[in-house]
Amino acid sequence: MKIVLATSNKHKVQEINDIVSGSGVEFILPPDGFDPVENGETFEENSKIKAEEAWKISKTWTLADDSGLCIEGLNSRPGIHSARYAQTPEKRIERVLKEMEGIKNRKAKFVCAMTLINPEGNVEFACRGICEGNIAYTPAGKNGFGYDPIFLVGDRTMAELSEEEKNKISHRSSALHQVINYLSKIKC
Ligand code: ITT
Repeated sequence: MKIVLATSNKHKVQEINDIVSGSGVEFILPPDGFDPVENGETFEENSKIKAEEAWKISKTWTLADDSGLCIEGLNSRPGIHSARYAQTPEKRIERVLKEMEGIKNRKAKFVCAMTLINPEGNVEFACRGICEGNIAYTPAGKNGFGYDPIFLVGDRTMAELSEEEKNKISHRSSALHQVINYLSKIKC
């Protein structure tokens, strides 16, 4: 079964297909013209906006992932603004580390909200996955993307984990397993 993944982040498509490999589900990029206005106030709202936008141009099963980093000591920032916190991934990390200066509570979590839309255009399933960790004092590691180099799980950053290791514990894989489980129950 092919499902349109409502994203323009190619890394996400690859990560998600790695997680579901062997399940019989394959995610593909949306057709040209996918340009959602992510103006929701929660991960859930933005994920629904993206899934509906992808459905409008594909009229088939679509899944959206809206994700981000919530840091306790920064009142949950960058949160839904994670992708736009600064112009480049390096600058976003720099900004977070600067804002964390002098803050002892380094607790943080990656959040991923997913919305699955059926070919009729209705929300079929929605869920959330979480991965808890801490913000490092300096970036480390070259794998993954986004904030992975400063997100510590145990004594390594997410960017120091192999893809396989990240996919076992990530917010995205937790949400995705709920989606795959749902699809296997309705056997479509
Ligand atoms: P789409 O909206 O097109 O899916 P995006 O990258 O903008 O692509 P999001 O709106 O979901 O995706 O924003 C998520 C941002 O949060 C993303 O750009 C990263 O900076 C960060 N993020 C999400 N998941 C992450 C992960 O697994 N590792 C590191 N950073 C992550």
